Amino acid sequence: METIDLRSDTITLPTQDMRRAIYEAELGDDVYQEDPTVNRLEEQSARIMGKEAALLTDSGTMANLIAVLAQTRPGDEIIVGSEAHMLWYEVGSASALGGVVIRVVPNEEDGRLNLDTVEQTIRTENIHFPHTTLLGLENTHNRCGGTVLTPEYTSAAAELAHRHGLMVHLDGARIFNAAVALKVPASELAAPVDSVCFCLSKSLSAPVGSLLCGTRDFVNSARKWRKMLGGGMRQAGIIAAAGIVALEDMVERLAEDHANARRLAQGLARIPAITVHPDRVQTNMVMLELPPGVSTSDFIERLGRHGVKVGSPGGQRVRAVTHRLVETADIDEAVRRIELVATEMQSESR
Ligand code: TLP
Repeated sequence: METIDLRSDTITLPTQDMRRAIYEAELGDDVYQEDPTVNRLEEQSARIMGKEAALLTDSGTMANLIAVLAQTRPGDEIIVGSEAHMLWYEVGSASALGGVVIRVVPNEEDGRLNLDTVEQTIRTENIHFPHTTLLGLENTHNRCGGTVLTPEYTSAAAELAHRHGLMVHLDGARIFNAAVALKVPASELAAPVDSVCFCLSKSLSAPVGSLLCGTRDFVNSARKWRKMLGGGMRQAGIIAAAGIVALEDMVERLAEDHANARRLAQGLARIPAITVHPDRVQTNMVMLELPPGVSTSDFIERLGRHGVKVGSPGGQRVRAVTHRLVETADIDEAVRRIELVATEMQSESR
């Protein structure tokens, strides 16, 4: 039985072209900024995001942390959504290492933050209060099921933040999924914000790396913070080489992953034992809801024994992510196996 792995698009492996590019990469010491391949990737990334400069980081987690470190001071307050990756999955690094207070505004179902609520959350000057200095957005939104933020929304959010003196960081780990879904250049989604990061190692299939982009001054400061965190890599061109291929060849094909996610959601919506909303699927993620009484961890384990791997963001929710290594036929097979397990478990729970 072939395993269908829908846990995350992070499991994608490099393509043959990437392996060849890694093998042939021209290298140098990137701490001295002398790795020509890293320099090329950083220039290419800055251009694509419409920013002055970019910095290769080890991971999306590191890029988000550096964005905080470089744009706040210890004791400041940052605002992020209640479902933000920065809040849930980054080990509390912004607080632990950046010393900032994280203030949360509820995420709407579609990944947005209500801007009136954001405005009310920003601190006014008061001897007792910390300074609110950064707003964090996420596009696409992971825990909201891969939902996209439009350029119009991002502009309105950034305009509000800037009016109150805040900087805006966009966690664009999957910004190319948003760009493909909305049919706009990624630079349009990033234009309103001060800093943006994106990942090479998710749907784009490169093995390692994220890029943090912004003004030249910001990136110079980010480079220093990266060094402090131990993220200054030497011949990092072997990583960057695959990243260049990812940016050149892997963006347009994301539409296939989105079509597969819609197909998966439509297939699953016909199964009475689970709840899925196909109309909420905007990119490469599908959220399913198990009925009360069915244990999520048992469901995941049992499904794993039937050769389908998925994850859970918590509660009765299960997340399935489509990516380059799952084909349309795998989607149909996954629907069949999920139906089997969900129906079995529901009848047992009665
Ligand atoms: N997300 C991973 C897990 O951490 C949950 C996944 O499987 O989806 N921002 C967003 C929006 C992300 O989804 C992720 C990874 C990151 C940042 C962190 O990237 P890495 O894993 O490179 O540190």
